[in-house]
Amino acid sequence: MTPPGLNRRTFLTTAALGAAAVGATQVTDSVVAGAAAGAPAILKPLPAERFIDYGTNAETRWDSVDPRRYLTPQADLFVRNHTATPRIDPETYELEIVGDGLRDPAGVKLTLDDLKAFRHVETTSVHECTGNGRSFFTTQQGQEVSGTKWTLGAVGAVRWKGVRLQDVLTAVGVRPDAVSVQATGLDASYVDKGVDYGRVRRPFPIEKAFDDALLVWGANGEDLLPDHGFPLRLLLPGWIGIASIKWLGSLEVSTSVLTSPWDTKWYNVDGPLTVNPVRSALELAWNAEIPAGDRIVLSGRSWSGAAPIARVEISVDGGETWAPAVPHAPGRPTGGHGIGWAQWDYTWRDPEPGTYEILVRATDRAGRTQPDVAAHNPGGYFFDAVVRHPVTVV
Ligand SMILES: Nc1nc2c(c(=O)[nH]1)N[C@H]1C(S)=C(S)[C@@H](COP(=O)(O)O)O[C@H]1N2
Ligand SMILES: [Mo]
Repeated sequence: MTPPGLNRRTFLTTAALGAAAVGATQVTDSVVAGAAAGAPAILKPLPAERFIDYGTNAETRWDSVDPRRYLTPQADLFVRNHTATPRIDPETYELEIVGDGLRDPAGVKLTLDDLKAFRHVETTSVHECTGNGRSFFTTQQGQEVSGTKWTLGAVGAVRWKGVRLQDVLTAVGVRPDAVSVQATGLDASYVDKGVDYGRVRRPFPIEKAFDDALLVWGANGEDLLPDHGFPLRLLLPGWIGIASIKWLGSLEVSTSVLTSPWDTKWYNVDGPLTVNPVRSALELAWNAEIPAGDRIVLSGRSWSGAAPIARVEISVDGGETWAPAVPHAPGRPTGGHGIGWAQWDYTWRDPEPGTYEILVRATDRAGRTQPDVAAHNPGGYFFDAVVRHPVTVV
């Protein structure tokens, strides 16, 4: 049988080449430039009015988000790099699929053209770092945490384009007793405090691979930018950011449960973290000054990794009283298996000049509501509590 999406000759050639070459070839062949000393870790411009720049990471400023625009342009999307954005030549790029969970464990190497021969799919998902909101553990809950002090801007909504991982794995041939897939990036090895942890990689259960996992080359109708994984990244919709490995170099399919420091040492709280929690943000600067008026429209977004948003409530008096926010597009189709975010606004009538704390609390259709206090963990993951956003009406 010709595997769907792969023309028979390409597939056989690839498989044969793969068998001969897997052991001998370095996965770095297509990396034309790694992190040259002194080179910036992030290649796209990070204008100060749109980003908070942390060096290897950068978050989107919520007050720069256009309330009329649903998707986050790649130019405005947060970046989280463990090392630095590599430059990869799409002409020589190959994705290596190997492991004892394949029918032929020698595996295959697939070019971008091989991958683009599968049926194309698109999905919208909210893409978010596990540590989004981390700084509020300290500023709002008085707790110590390690890691980038994100406010709420390590998140965006993206319409991805690619192919289903299940289609590719089915064509390659997976054993029925395969349980685990490990995705590894082509960026440089991650070295922290003198310890070399190897390439950024994270395993996931085979069930996710055969559910909604995608291999994507497109975002919002364009090729991925280098910073976001060009030429190909994995996408595990709804799961924490680290699950979606950028610059995807290899997938190892295994009959035993694989691990990596990225699911044991980090991104783990009593087990590997997977599905993102519920969070909300106002499209406002921190300590925003709002001109007084009889109708002030506050806008923002809420999202969840598990399900669409069911309800959003707002308090403009520090949590004493709550009122429903008005969704922009109730029932908006979210496309494929993806879940986008909910945009909403709230009309604040005639506030007196003074300082206020605005609180937003969302509930998703899985029944999860943002709590008053987020569960503390040393890594500062999953800050999902209601954020107390200060503003001054002038
Ligand atoms: N290869 C590789 N993939 C990676 C990372 C990385 O450093 N290297 N960072 C991960 C983390 S922690 C996050 S939050 C997302 C960020 O994706 P973005 O930079 O495209 O927004 O990519 C994930 N995939
Ligand atoms: Mo992340």
